Amino acid sequence: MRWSAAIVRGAALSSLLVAGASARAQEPAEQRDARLAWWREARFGMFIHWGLYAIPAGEWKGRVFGGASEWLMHSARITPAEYEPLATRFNPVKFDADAWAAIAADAGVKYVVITTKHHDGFCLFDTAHDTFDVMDATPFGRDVMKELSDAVRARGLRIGWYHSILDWHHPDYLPRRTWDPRPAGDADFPRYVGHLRDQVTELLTKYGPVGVMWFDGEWEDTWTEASGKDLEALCRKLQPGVIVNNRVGKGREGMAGLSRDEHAAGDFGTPEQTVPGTGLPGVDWESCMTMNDSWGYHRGDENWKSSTELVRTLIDCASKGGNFLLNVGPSAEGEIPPASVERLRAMGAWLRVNGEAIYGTGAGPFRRLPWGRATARRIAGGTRVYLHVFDWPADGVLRVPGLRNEVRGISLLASGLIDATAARDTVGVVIAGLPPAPPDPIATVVAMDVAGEPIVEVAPIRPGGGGVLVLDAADADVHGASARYEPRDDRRCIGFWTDARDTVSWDAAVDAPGRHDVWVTLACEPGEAGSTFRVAAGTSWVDGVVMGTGGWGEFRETWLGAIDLPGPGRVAITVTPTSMARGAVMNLRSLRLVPQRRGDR
Ligand code: H79
Repeated sequence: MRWSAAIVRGAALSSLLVAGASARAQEPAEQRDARLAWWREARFGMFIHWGLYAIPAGEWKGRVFGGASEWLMHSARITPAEYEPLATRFNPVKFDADAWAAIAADAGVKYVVITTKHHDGFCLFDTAHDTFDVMDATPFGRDVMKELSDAVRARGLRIGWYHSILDWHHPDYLPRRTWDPRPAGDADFPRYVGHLRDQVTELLTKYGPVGVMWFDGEWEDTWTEASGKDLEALCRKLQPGVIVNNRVGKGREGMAGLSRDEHAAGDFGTPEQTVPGTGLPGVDWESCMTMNDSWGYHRGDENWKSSTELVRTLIDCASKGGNFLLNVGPSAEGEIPPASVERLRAMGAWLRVNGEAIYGTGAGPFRRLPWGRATARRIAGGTRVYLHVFDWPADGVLRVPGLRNEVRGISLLASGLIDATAARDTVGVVIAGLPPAPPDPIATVVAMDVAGEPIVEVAPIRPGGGGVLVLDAADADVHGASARYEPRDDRRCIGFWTDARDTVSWDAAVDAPGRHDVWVTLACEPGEAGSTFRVAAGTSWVDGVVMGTGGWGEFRETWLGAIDLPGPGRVAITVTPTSMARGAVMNLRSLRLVPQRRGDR
């Protein structure tokens, strides 16, 4: 018997290139698409975290606090009265807005988002509503935001404002920090909201066109979705074209950062320090990430990601239809750390050759590629698929599994036209005759023109020896925004399963119906055990309870029970959480469905 293959008709590609699916009821889809068009094409932005925290740079009273230096006030439990005098030392004489803008432009970013105010409440712009700002409280006395926004625009890039809703300094902000001695009784949170709106108004009226409003610190109970929607409306009223992130409201779900539903405030999801496991058709998102372990300048933090890793993360985002907002934390003197500049230069160099495969592209049509990632764009009569090869084939043969289209041309962005040939076989497209060494060790882009929209056939999983069906995390379809495939060797699994609505399924094909024992391999921190889940196929199911293993990385296999697989033919096998004990369901590595011999039972 032969099985017709599932056809995934470049769904992610078309929805992202056309971006037709409007997530927002109150705004016409065409208007939203027009507003977001530049941002969707940009794909790469630079984040700048700069403020008074660059002075202590992670160190307070002789103690070094690891992690995020902009959180020092929290980590070292510094009162506002103790923190304020830092402003008298803020004199970044080496600050040169044009030098920063040049670094950004050279890196190939299309927009720059900078902290106008972080959680510590210090304002880097000239505000009439507070004296804890760069003009009134520092010897520097220059409007950093004015200088930077002018310089950034002069280089053809857009400026974006990060602005913290959370404020550890403002007397009206609530809740009070536990270490802050000021009596909370004097605070008036509605008055703080008025102040916040006044400052947002300044940011959107005094500095010319603003590309993005990037809010943060929305998670405390005092902030509501209604305040968020009002604030978003204010931004839109002042600058109709402005793009607002989802942290303006309460719709963000954890560090995965995507909005709970399409009615949530904001235009785009904000995964932080992480990239979604799969593309999310119709959803706009931007992963923000540090190059080391801190957003603000941290003197002792030398844990830099490599240029290769950073370029590949940008590619990863683009291949899933998202943007990458990469952070730098300038020093108190006003310099972007040399380690950051060096990495940005390398990214710019790669983009100068391969930018065509990033800017203005949409998600690639593949769920997973063994050697890298793919992006794509429409061309006359077809699609140009960009194959970003991380692991170059030493034999010069690159296999593109499942691709069914006629190939019209192949070239390497690094070196132009090549002699390689493309042929279709039962597995997909086979590109042969590539040079034996990778032309670019970071990622070599093979541009492949195909007729029509990409058609990718994902072959069903077939039983192996003894009729055993092995359903591995790597082959699963993950449905939802939190759970995702984690490829790391020691922890290969479906992880980050923090939303019990997320489900996992496999597409299999069997020769005959039959009863199968279900074995599950999973890991779970003992303290998080107790979630329940159901494994189902057709009308048959078996329920399981997640037991604690040695930890999230300690995988154990256990027998769950038996299910009846329908057949012969295609069958979807799903894992659906039925309850979540604590913060996450489990780390799921695989299922094994072992046929029971006739007579067993
Ligand atoms: O601005 C950057 C971060 O400061 C901010 N968002 C990005 C864009 C951010 N807010 N919250 N978080 C990041 C996550 C909070 C992490 C915490 Fe911690 C863990 C806060 C307290 C414990 C990290 C470790 C910060 C202080 C100690």
